[in-house]
Amino acid sequence: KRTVLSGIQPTGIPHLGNYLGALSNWVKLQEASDPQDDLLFMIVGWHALTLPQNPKELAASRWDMLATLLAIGLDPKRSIIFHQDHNQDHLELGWLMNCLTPVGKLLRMTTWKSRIATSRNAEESDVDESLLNAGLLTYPSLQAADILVYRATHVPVGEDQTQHLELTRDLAEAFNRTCKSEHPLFPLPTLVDTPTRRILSLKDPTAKMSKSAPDVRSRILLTDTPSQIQAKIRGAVTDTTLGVTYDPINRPGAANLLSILAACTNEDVNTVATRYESTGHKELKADVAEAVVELLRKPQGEFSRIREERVYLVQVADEGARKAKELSSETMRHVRDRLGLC
Ligand code: AQP
Repeated sequence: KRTVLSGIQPTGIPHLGNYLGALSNWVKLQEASDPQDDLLFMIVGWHALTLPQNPKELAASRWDMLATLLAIGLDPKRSIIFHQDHNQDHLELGWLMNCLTPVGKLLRMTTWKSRIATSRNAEESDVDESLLNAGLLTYPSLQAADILVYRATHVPVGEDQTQHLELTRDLAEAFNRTCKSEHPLFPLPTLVDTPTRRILSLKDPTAKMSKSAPDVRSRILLTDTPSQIQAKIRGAVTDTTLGVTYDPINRPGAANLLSILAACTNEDVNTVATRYESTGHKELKADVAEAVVELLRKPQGEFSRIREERVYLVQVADEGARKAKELSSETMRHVRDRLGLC
Protein backbone atom coordinates (compact mmCIF):
# COMPACT_ATOMS: atom_id res chain seq x y z
CA LYS A 1 0.00 0.00 0.00
CA ARG A 2 1.28 3.42 -0.92
CA THR A 3 0.49 6.73 0.75
CA VAL A 4 1.04 9.53 -1.72
CA LEU A 5 1.11 13.11 -0.43
CA SER A 6 1.83 16.49 -1.92
CA GLY A 7 0.90 20.12 -1.40
CA ILE A 8 0.72 23.53 -2.98
CA GLN A 9 0.66 26.98 -1.43
CA PRO A 10 -2.41 29.19 -1.88
CA THR A 11 -0.24 32.10 -2.98
CA GLY A 12 -2.14 32.89 -6.19
CA ILE A 13 -3.41 31.16 -9.29
CA PRO A 14 -1.01 28.31 -10.20
CA HIS A 15 1.27 28.80 -13.19
CA LEU A 16 2.36 26.48 -15.97
CA GLY A 17 5.40 25.40 -13.89
CA ASN A 18 3.18 24.28 -11.01
CA TYR A 19 0.91 22.51 -13.49
CA LEU A 20 3.56 20.67 -15.52
CA GLY A 21 6.00 20.16 -12.64
CA ALA A 22 3.50 19.04 -9.99
CA LEU A 23 -0.28 19.20 -10.46
CA SER A 24 -0.63 17.24 -13.71
CA ASN A 25 1.56 14.55 -12.18
CA TRP A 26 -0.81 14.31 -9.19
CA VAL A 27 -3.65 13.51 -11.58
CA LYS A 28 -1.53 10.88 -13.36
CA LEU A 29 -0.69 9.29 -10.00
CA GLN A 30 -4.37 9.28 -9.07
CA GLU A 31 -5.21 7.56 -12.36
CA ALA A 32 -2.45 4.96 -11.95
CA SER A 33 -3.13 4.26 -8.26
CA ASP A 34 -4.41 1.06 -6.70
CA PRO A 35 -7.72 1.23 -4.81
CA GLN A 36 -6.00 0.55 -1.46
CA ASP A 37 -3.51 3.45 -1.86
CA ASP A 38 -4.13 6.62 0.14
CA LEU A 39 -3.73 9.79 -1.92
CA LEU A 40 -3.57 13.12 -0.09
CA PHE A 41 -3.33 16.50 -1.81
CA MET A 42 -3.32 19.59 0.37
CA ILE A 43 -3.39 23.34 0.14
CA VAL A 44 -0.72 24.54 2.55
CA GLY A 45 -2.06 27.75 4.08
CA TRP A 46 0.38 27.75 7.01
CA HIS A 47 3.33 27.69 4.63
CA ALA A 48 1.93 30.68 2.74
CA LEU A 49 2.10 32.69 5.99
CA THR A 50 5.90 32.52 6.02
CA LEU A 51 5.70 35.53 3.68
CA PRO A 52 3.39 38.53 4.22
CA GLN A 53 -0.11 37.83 2.87
CA ASN A 54 -3.16 40.02 2.44
CA PRO A 55 -5.89 38.18 4.45
CA LYS A 56 -8.64 38.85 1.87
CA GLU A 57 -6.46 37.67 -1.01
CA LEU A 58 -5.30 34.62 0.94
CA ALA A 59 -8.91 33.62 1.67
CA ALA A 60 -9.80 33.94 -2.03
CA SER A 61 -6.67 32.05 -3.11
CA ARG A 62 -7.49 29.13 -0.80
CA TRP A 63 -10.85 28.65 -2.55
CA ASP A 64 -9.38 29.21 -5.99
CA MET A 65 -6.69 26.63 -5.32
CA LEU A 66 -9.27 24.08 -4.23
CA ALA A 67 -11.31 24.81 -7.38
CA THR A 68 -8.10 24.41 -9.44
CA LEU A 69 -7.32 20.99 -7.96
CA LEU A 70 -10.81 19.79 -8.85
CA ALA A 71 -10.69 21.45 -12.28
CA ILE A 72 -7.50 19.64 -13.31
CA GLY A 73 -9.07 16.27 -12.51
CA LEU A 74 -8.41 15.39 -8.88
CA ASP A 75 -11.41 13.40 -7.71
CA PRO A 76 -12.53 13.75 -4.09
CA LYS A 77 -13.93 10.21 -4.21
CA ARG A 78 -10.46 8.90 -4.97
CA SER A 79 -8.12 11.46 -3.35
CA ILE A 80 -8.25 13.26 -0.02
CA ILE A 81 -8.18 16.93 -0.98
CA PHE A 82 -7.91 19.26 2.01
CA HIS A 83 -6.60 22.42 3.62
CA GLN A 84 -3.50 21.79 5.74
CA ASP A 85 -4.74 24.47 8.17
CA HIS A 86 -7.89 22.45 8.87
CA ASN A 87 -5.85 19.77 10.64
CA GLN A 88 -4.01 20.88 13.80
CA ASP A 89 -2.06 17.59 13.93
CA HIS A 90 0.40 19.12 11.43
CA LEU A 91 1.27 21.82 13.96
CA GLU A 92 1.73 19.43 16.86
CA LEU A 93 4.02 17.14 14.89
CA GLY A 94 5.69 20.24 13.39
CA TRP A 95 6.66 21.35 16.91
CA LEU A 96 8.02 17.91 17.74
CA MET A 97 9.98 17.92 14.46
CA ASN A 98 11.40 21.35 15.38
CA CYS A 99 12.69 19.77 18.56
CA LEU A 100 14.57 17.18 16.48
CA THR A 101 15.90 19.56 13.81
CA PRO A 102 19.43 20.99 14.18
CA VAL A 103 19.32 24.76 13.47
CA GLY A 104 22.49 24.35 11.35
CA LYS A 105 20.57 22.16 8.90
CA LEU A 106 17.83 24.78 8.51
CA LEU A 107 20.44 27.49 7.94
CA ARG A 108 21.94 25.39 5.12
CA MET A 109 18.64 24.97 3.22
CA THR A 110 18.96 26.54 -0.23
CA THR A 111 15.43 27.95 0.08
CA TRP A 112 16.50 29.89 3.22
CA LYS A 113 19.69 31.09 1.55
CA SER A 114 17.81 32.22 -1.57
CA ARG A 115 15.26 34.12 0.57
CA ILE A 116 18.14 36.01 2.16
CA ALA A 117 19.59 36.73 -1.28
CA THR A 118 16.17 37.94 -2.54
CA SER A 119 15.73 40.27 0.42
CA ARG A 120 19.24 41.63 -0.10
CA ASN A 121 18.51 42.39 -3.76
CA ALA A 122 15.16 43.99 -2.96
CA GLU A 123 16.57 46.28 -0.33
CA GLU A 124 19.93 46.79 -1.98
CA SER A 125 21.66 46.71 1.34
CA ASP A 126 22.79 44.15 3.87
CA VAL A 127 19.95 42.22 5.42
CA ASP A 128 19.92 41.47 9.09
CA GLU A 129 19.08 37.77 9.02
CA SER A 130 17.93 37.92 12.60
CA LEU A 131 14.99 40.09 11.49
CA LEU A 132 13.59 37.47 9.04
CA ASN A 133 10.70 35.56 10.59
CA ALA A 134 11.35 32.24 12.31
CA GLY A 135 8.61 30.53 10.26
CA LEU A 136 10.66 31.07 7.11
CA LEU A 137 13.59 29.27 8.72
CA THR A 138 11.62 26.42 10.28
CA TYR A 139 9.07 25.71 7.55
CA PRO A 140 11.04 22.65 6.31
CA SER A 141 10.34 21.05 9.75
CA LEU A 142 6.62 21.76 9.31
CA GLN A 143 6.83 20.34 5.79
CA ALA A 144 8.41 17.18 7.28
CA ALA A 145 5.47 16.98 9.68
CA ASP A 146 2.99 17.44 6.78
CA ILE A 147 4.48 14.32 5.21
CA LEU A 148 5.13 12.19 8.29
CA VAL A 149 1.81 12.83 10.00
CA TYR A 150 0.23 10.64 7.27
CA ARG A 151 3.24 8.31 7.17
CA ALA A 152 3.47 9.10 3.45
CA THR A 153 5.65 6.80 1.34
CA HIS A 154 5.64 8.73 -1.95
CA VAL A 155 5.94 12.49 -2.38
CA PRO A 156 5.50 13.92 -5.89
CA VAL A 157 7.14 17.38 -5.81
CA GLY A 158 9.40 19.45 -8.03
CA GLU A 159 13.20 19.08 -7.92
CA ASP A 160 13.40 22.30 -5.84
CA GLN A 161 12.01 20.24 -2.95
CA THR A 162 14.72 17.52 -2.93
CA GLN A 163 16.61 19.02 0.00
CA HIS A 164 13.42 19.33 2.08
CA LEU A 165 12.58 15.70 1.45
CA GLU A 166 16.07 14.67 2.55
CA LEU A 167 15.49 16.56 5.80
CA THR A 168 12.16 14.75 6.20
CA ARG A 169 13.90 11.40 5.82
CA ASP A 170 16.58 12.43 8.34
CA LEU A 171 13.91 13.48 10.84
CA ALA A 172 11.94 10.27 10.31
CA GLU A 173 15.11 8.28 10.99
CA ALA A 174 15.97 10.40 14.03
CA PHE A 175 12.49 9.83 15.48
CA ASN A 176 12.58 6.09 14.74
CA ARG A 177 16.02 5.87 16.38
CA THR A 178 15.14 7.97 19.43
CA CYS A 179 11.82 6.26 20.07
CA LYS A 180 13.02 2.71 19.59
CA SER A 181 10.32 0.16 19.26
CA GLU A 182 9.82 -3.17 17.54
CA HIS A 183 8.48 -1.42 14.44
CA PRO A 184 9.80 1.97 13.26
CA LEU A 185 6.89 4.41 13.18
CA PHE A 186 7.78 6.41 10.09
CA PRO A 187 8.53 5.00 6.64
CA LEU A 188 11.23 6.93 4.77
CA PRO A 189 9.35 8.79 2.02
CA THR A 190 10.71 8.82 -1.52
CA LEU A 191 10.42 11.60 -4.07
CA VAL A 192 8.27 10.78 -7.09
CA ASP A 193 10.02 12.37 -10.03
CA THR A 194 8.05 14.33 -12.59
CA PRO A 195 8.69 14.02 -16.34
CA THR A 196 8.89 17.83 -16.48
CA ARG A 197 11.25 18.85 -13.76
CA ARG A 198 11.55 22.62 -13.94
CA ILE A 199 9.80 25.25 -16.04
CA LEU A 200 11.73 28.49 -16.22
CA SER A 201 10.69 32.12 -16.13
CA LEU A 202 9.77 33.44 -19.59
CA LYS A 203 11.63 36.66 -18.80
CA ASP A 204 14.67 35.29 -16.98
CA PRO A 205 15.41 31.70 -18.04
CA THR A 206 18.04 31.37 -15.31
CA ALA A 207 15.24 31.42 -12.69
CA LYS A 208 12.25 29.09 -12.26
CA MET A 209 8.78 30.22 -13.23
CA SER A 210 7.28 31.51 -9.98
CA LYS A 211 3.99 32.86 -8.64
CA SER A 212 5.73 35.60 -6.69
CA ALA A 213 8.15 36.96 -9.34
CA PRO A 214 7.37 40.67 -9.86
CA ASP A 215 7.04 40.50 -13.67
CA VAL A 216 3.63 38.96 -14.52
CA ARG A 217 4.85 38.32 -18.09
CA SER A 218 7.36 35.81 -16.69
CA ARG A 219 4.64 33.22 -16.03
CA ILE A 220 1.60 31.73 -17.69
CA LEU A 221 -1.30 31.41 -15.28
CA LEU A 222 -3.80 28.62 -15.51
CA THR A 223 -6.45 31.31 -15.99
CA ASP A 224 -4.73 33.25 -18.78
CA THR A 225 -6.78 33.80 -21.95
CA PRO A 226 -5.47 32.49 -25.31
CA SER A 227 -4.37 35.99 -26.33
CA GLN A 228 -2.54 36.52 -23.01
CA ILE A 229 -0.79 33.16 -23.47
CA GLN A 230 0.19 34.03 -27.06
CA ALA A 231 1.53 37.44 -26.02
CA LYS A 232 3.56 36.07 -23.11
CA ILE A 233 5.13 33.33 -25.21
CA ARG A 234 5.84 35.74 -28.08
CA GLY A 235 7.68 37.92 -25.54
CA ALA A 236 9.66 35.04 -24.02
CA VAL A 237 13.40 35.70 -23.81
CA THR A 238 15.41 33.49 -26.21
CA ASP A 239 18.72 34.23 -27.97
CA THR A 240 19.98 35.51 -31.31
CA THR A 241 21.57 32.28 -32.59
CA LEU A 242 19.95 31.02 -35.81
CA GLY A 243 17.98 27.78 -35.69
CA VAL A 244 16.64 26.00 -32.63
CA THR A 245 18.61 23.48 -30.56
CA TYR A 246 17.98 21.95 -27.17
CA ASP A 247 20.87 23.30 -25.10
CA PRO A 248 19.68 24.06 -21.53
CA ILE A 249 23.07 25.45 -20.44
CA ASN A 250 23.87 27.82 -23.30
CA ARG A 251 20.37 28.44 -24.70
CA PRO A 252 18.07 28.17 -21.65
CA GLY A 253 15.25 30.28 -23.13
CA ALA A 254 14.77 28.09 -26.22
CA ALA A 255 15.33 24.93 -24.16
CA ASN A 256 12.54 26.04 -21.80
CA LEU A 257 10.14 26.53 -24.72
CA LEU A 258 11.07 23.10 -26.10
CA SER A 259 10.48 21.51 -22.65
CA ILE A 260 7.06 23.16 -22.44
CA LEU A 261 6.13 21.92 -25.90
CA ALA A 262 7.40 18.39 -25.17
CA ALA A 263 5.38 18.32 -21.92
CA CYS A 264 2.23 19.50 -23.72
CA THR A 265 2.55 16.89 -26.49
CA ASN A 266 3.91 14.09 -24.27
CA GLU A 267 7.03 13.70 -26.41
CA ASP A 268 10.73 13.46 -25.70
CA VAL A 269 12.28 16.94 -25.76
CA ASN A 270 15.07 15.91 -28.16
CA THR A 271 12.51 14.55 -30.63
CA VAL A 272 10.67 17.87 -30.48
CA ALA A 273 13.94 19.79 -30.91
CA THR A 274 14.84 18.01 -34.17
CA ARG A 275 11.58 19.29 -35.74
CA TYR A 276 12.70 22.90 -35.18
CA GLU A 277 16.39 22.55 -36.18
CA SER A 278 15.96 24.44 -39.41
CA THR A 279 13.23 26.85 -38.27
CA GLY A 280 13.39 29.91 -36.07
CA HIS A 281 12.19 30.93 -32.62
CA LYS A 282 9.11 32.57 -34.16
CA GLU A 283 7.73 29.25 -35.45
CA LEU A 284 8.61 27.49 -32.20
CA LYS A 285 6.85 30.17 -30.14
CA ALA A 286 3.70 29.99 -32.27
CA ASP A 287 3.52 26.21 -31.79
CA VAL A 288 4.24 26.42 -28.04
CA ALA A 289 1.46 28.99 -27.63
CA GLU A 290 -1.00 26.82 -29.54
CA ALA A 291 -0.08 23.73 -27.50
CA VAL A 292 -0.39 25.56 -24.16
CA VAL A 293 -3.77 27.07 -25.13
CA GLU A 294 -4.97 23.57 -26.01
CA LEU A 295 -3.54 22.02 -22.83
CA LEU A 296 -5.27 24.55 -20.60
CA ARG A 297 -8.60 24.70 -22.47
CA LYS A 298 -10.39 21.98 -20.48
CA PRO A 299 -9.08 22.81 -16.97
CA GLN A 300 -9.92 26.48 -17.61
CA GLY A 301 -13.53 25.68 -18.48
CA GLU A 302 -13.86 23.45 -15.42
CA PHE A 303 -12.24 26.06 -13.19
CA SER A 304 -14.70 28.82 -14.15
CA ARG A 305 -17.59 26.44 -13.45
CA ILE A 306 -16.37 24.94 -10.13
CA ARG A 307 -15.12 28.26 -8.77
CA GLU A 308 -18.76 29.44 -8.52
CA GLU A 309 -19.93 26.32 -6.64
CA ARG A 310 -19.08 27.44 -3.11
CA VAL A 311 -21.38 24.94 -1.36
CA TYR A 312 -19.70 22.07 -3.19
CA LEU A 313 -16.22 23.44 -2.42
CA VAL A 314 -17.04 23.71 1.31
CA GLN A 315 -18.32 20.15 1.25
CA VAL A 316 -15.15 18.84 -0.45
CA ALA A 317 -12.92 20.74 2.03
CA ASP A 318 -14.86 19.47 5.07
CA GLU A 319 -14.89 15.90 3.86
CA GLY A 320 -11.16 16.08 3.01
CA ALA A 321 -10.31 17.47 6.45
CA ARG A 322 -12.32 14.73 8.14
CA LYS A 323 -10.56 11.94 6.24
CA ALA A 324 -7.12 13.52 6.71
CA LYS A 325 -7.70 13.88 10.46
CA GLU A 326 -8.75 10.24 10.68
CA LEU A 327 -5.36 9.16 9.29
CA SER A 328 -3.24 11.67 11.21
CA SER A 329 -4.84 11.03 14.64
CA GLU A 330 -3.74 7.44 14.44
CA THR A 331 -0.12 8.56 13.81
CA MET A 332 -0.27 11.15 16.60
CA ARG A 333 -1.53 8.56 19.08
CA HIS A 334 1.62 6.49 18.40
CA VAL A 335 3.87 9.57 18.42
CA ARG A 336 2.62 10.77 21.82
CA ASP A 337 2.82 7.28 23.20
CA ARG A 338 6.43 6.77 22.05
CA LEU A 339 7.54 10.19 23.31
CA GLY A 340 6.01 9.73 26.73
CA LEU A 341 3.37 12.41 26.15
CA CYS A 342 0.42 10.24 27.02
N1 AQP B 1 8.82 26.51 -12.19
C1 AQP B 1 8.46 25.32 -11.74
N2 AQP B 1 8.65 24.22 -12.50
C2 AQP B 1 8.29 22.99 -12.06
N3 AQP B 1 7.68 22.77 -10.85
C3 AQP B 1 7.46 23.85 -10.07
N4 AQP B 1 6.89 23.99 -8.84
C4 AQP B 1 6.91 25.30 -8.50
N5 AQP B 1 7.47 26.04 -9.47
C5 AQP B 1 7.83 25.17 -10.46
C6 AQP B 1 6.33 22.89 -8.06
O1 AQP B 1 4.97 23.22 -7.77
C7 AQP B 1 4.62 22.64 -6.51
C8 AQP B 1 3.86 23.64 -5.68
O2 AQP B 1 4.65 24.77 -5.47
P1 AQP B 1 4.33 25.77 -4.28
O3 AQP B 1 3.02 26.40 -4.44
O4 AQP B 1 4.53 25.07 -2.99
O5 AQP B 1 5.34 26.93 -4.41
P2 AQP B 1 6.83 27.08 -4.78
O6 AQP B 1 7.53 25.79 -4.99
O7 AQP B 1 7.44 28.00 -3.78
O8 AQP B 1 6.75 27.79 -6.20
P3 AQP B 1 5.91 29.00 -6.75
O9 AQP B 1 4.74 28.44 -7.45
O10 AQP B 1 6.79 29.81 -7.57
O11 AQP B 1 5.36 29.83 -5.54
P4 AQP B 1 5.95 31.09 -4.76
O12 AQP B 1 6.39 32.08 -5.78
O13 AQP B 1 4.76 31.57 -3.95
O14 AQP B 1 7.10 30.60 -3.90
C9 AQP B 1 5.89 22.12 -5.87
O15 AQP B 1 5.94 20.70 -6.00
C10 AQP B 1 6.98 22.75 -6.69
O16 AQP B 1 8.13 21.92 -6.75
